[in-house]
Amino acid sequence: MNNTVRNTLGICAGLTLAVATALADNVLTNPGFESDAPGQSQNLVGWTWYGQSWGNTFNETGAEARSGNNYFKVFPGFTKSINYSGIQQDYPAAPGTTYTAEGWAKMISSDSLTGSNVAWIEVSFRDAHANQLALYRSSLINTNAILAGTFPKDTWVSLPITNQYDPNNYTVTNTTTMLVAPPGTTVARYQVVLQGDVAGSTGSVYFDDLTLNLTSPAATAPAGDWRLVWSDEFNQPDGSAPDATKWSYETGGNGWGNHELEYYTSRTNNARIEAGKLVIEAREESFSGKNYTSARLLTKGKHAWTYGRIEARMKIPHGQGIWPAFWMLGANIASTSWPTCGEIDIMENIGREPGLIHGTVHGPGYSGSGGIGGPASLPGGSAFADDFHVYSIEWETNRIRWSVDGQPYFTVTPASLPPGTKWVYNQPQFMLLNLAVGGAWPGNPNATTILPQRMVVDYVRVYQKSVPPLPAQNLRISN
Ligand SMILES: [Ca+2]
Ligand SMILES: [Ca+2]
Repeated sequence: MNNTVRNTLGICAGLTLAVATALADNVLTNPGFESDAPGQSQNLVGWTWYGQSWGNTFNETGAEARSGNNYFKVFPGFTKSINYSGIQQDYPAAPGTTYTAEGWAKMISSDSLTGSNVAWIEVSFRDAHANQLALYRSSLINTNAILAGTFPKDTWVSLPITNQYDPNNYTVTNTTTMLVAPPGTTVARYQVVLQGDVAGSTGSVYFDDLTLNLTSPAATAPAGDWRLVWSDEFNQPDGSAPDATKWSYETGGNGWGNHELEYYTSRTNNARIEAGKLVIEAREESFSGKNYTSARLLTKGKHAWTYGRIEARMKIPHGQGIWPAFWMLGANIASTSWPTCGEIDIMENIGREPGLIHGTVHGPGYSGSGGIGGPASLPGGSAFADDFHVYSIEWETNRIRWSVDGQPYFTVTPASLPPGTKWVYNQPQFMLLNLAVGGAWPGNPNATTILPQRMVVDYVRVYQKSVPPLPAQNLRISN
């Protein structure tokens, strides 16, 4: 981030990365029943039915479908005892993965639920023995919902799965759009349920367009002997401030050595949690003599690391004069000052270069315009701001290697440095995330710039080697 004019020294040719796989959206197989053969059938592709062997769960074909030609129909079992009928689908899930889920349901006037019959859709997270560890359900479809007007007949009704239940006593404990797989999870089960009453009451419900969206993968260790030592998944409630045990703020509008235009604040207007992600928002507003506000978060004084794989999954903002950065500074900055403390820029992008990101180091004798770095681009010149990408470094004793979406694109070693200058990356560094507006390198916003802009960070994770590397002075370095 400390740049007046951007580097050219030591730059490698821009590397075009292999196509990044975006996270799958809906992980369900046959979510709209369009893979099923036309007509009424109990054989549903991807789904396991449960209920009455004589058949009360069907794929149906017809104009009632919400999308395509097919939908799912269920009616109760008429057993004169509480009975359950429906379909389910299991999806492998690891602890820490997060999802959103919903579906659509419809009742027709001539066959709506009566008595104490009730239907819903749910997602449960289960362990290897199928024990329920967490449970989330949609609102309930029953005669009360019909009377209250929350479930009108003869129309498709959206059923987001947002009620979290205690899986032991089936009481609602929380309302959230984010479904989190708890420790011990091996599977996520998506289920359509119709609970029939003891009176043998009648009625049926149709379902279509069911979704289970994987919104964030779990922290699975990358290849090699990396182990997760620190992370922030940003899973706090919507609208809350970032975790104060991990992050503090640098506030003010001093230009930050780069003639930046924003005033950094610690308000949730500028940094907050939304849907399991940290949002850093740059706004156009008059504030303490500046025309823009934004935020700059850092782990200084709370957490610092020497070596490791440090990565963030984020969706960067865009536009002329917009400058997001994910970077590190030596924890000894107060005593040694910059650039002797060393700076590792894991990801920087400036708005006028939507298809380029930069990884850079700055140290004594090679800082500012002399920083040593390299760029990366996406296939076909795609803009990085169009999607989430994982930006990382693997920082070892005498090597730092930058990657995007697991594809290495730039490496520095002591041999990369200008003659006579020093490798200063053997000391703890803290992490920073900020979104600058304007400055000498990106230039200032203009009429094309759209504000607010958001830097959305799904997670930050730090991995280290199982066996800590030896201090540099104990290593014999060839050459
Ligand atoms: Ca359908
Ligand atoms: Ca997250």
